[in-house]
Amino acid sequence: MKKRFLAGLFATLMAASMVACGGSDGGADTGAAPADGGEATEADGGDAAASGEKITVGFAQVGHESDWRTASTKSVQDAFSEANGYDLQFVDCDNDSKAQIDAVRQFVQNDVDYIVIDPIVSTGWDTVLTECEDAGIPVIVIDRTIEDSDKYISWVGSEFMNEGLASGAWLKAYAEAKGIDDLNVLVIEGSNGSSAQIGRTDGFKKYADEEGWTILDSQDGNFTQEGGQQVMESYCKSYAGKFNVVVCQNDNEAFGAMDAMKAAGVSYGVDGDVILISFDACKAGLEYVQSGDINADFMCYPLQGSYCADIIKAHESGETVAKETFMTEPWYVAEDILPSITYTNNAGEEVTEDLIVVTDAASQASY
Ligand code: GYE
Repeated sequence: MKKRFLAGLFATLMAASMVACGGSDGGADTGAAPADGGEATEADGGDAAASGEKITVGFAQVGHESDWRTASTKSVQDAFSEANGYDLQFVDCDNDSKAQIDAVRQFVQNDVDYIVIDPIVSTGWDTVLTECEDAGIPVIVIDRTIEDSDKYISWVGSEFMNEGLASGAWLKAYAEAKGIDDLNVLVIEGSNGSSAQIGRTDGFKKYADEEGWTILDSQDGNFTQEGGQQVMESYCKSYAGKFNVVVCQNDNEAFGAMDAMKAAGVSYGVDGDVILISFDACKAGLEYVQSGDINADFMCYPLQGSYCADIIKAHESGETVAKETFMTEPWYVAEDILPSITYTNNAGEEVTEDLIVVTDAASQASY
């Protein structure tokens, strides 16, 4: 707890006086108390604020596997630019969990003010997060979730189980509308052990189990185009003529799967023999929905950098920081058959989601 040195009351008074003096936008340089216990920290605006120092942020990014990831990296880099008053230490962990833990430890060594983590896998975090806590460095988690520790101030991301449920709810309604009653599904999963893979797999499986669909196979495509292509090539050999649904857990896998199906002479999409489902709804993904190659694409929203900066600003100025912030994630389809779908989400709420038929405007507006 080396950074903690101001009592809460003093910190609050400091914050008040700095606001009264017109002390800048949003608290990045106020002397306020953090939300988590009434004490201010050097990092939270004490010395740094007084001397106009930049706030240092270490970001341990998953890697560079997909369009989603590229957009995520840019979003965080834009939010934590020098012009915005930050000094960002960025580490691309190349999908290596050990490298990611090492990166976090290095940030602790570097004595950064905040650590942002997009956890490659959802477990194995408590020890290193305890080290961050002991060093007095607040941690913010973005995108994927951490299941075995709560030693972070806030998480911003997606409800992956709902994304999986969305794909199942849509497939059920679509198959009914088209009169298809025998569904034989191949799944290309995202990186094994990531919360995105777990939620999307479990959510879809819930519908498959309830509806009696056959999941012929479900293998890891590592969220990459290459991975999607390789898995699909092997599926085309092993399950030739036996499948009519392919679920890719992100758009890049779907791009690879389309190449593999094309090469194997398998037709897909609106006019094809195989219903193709994807996640992310990045710009290129939505263009394929628009052209009818992908039947449905469930948005996963990656632009979380500004949310992260807002969390830091709020924490700096002593406001209560929400423990969880969920992204809004529309559902996109190729055909104008069903206007909306009502389903029960992971929180047990009955929700009606519009199905958005992709237009130029929709695809160009995406990331
Ligand atoms: O869907 C995929 C990326 O964690 C939600 O990771 C993210 C996933 C995203 O590689 O494209």
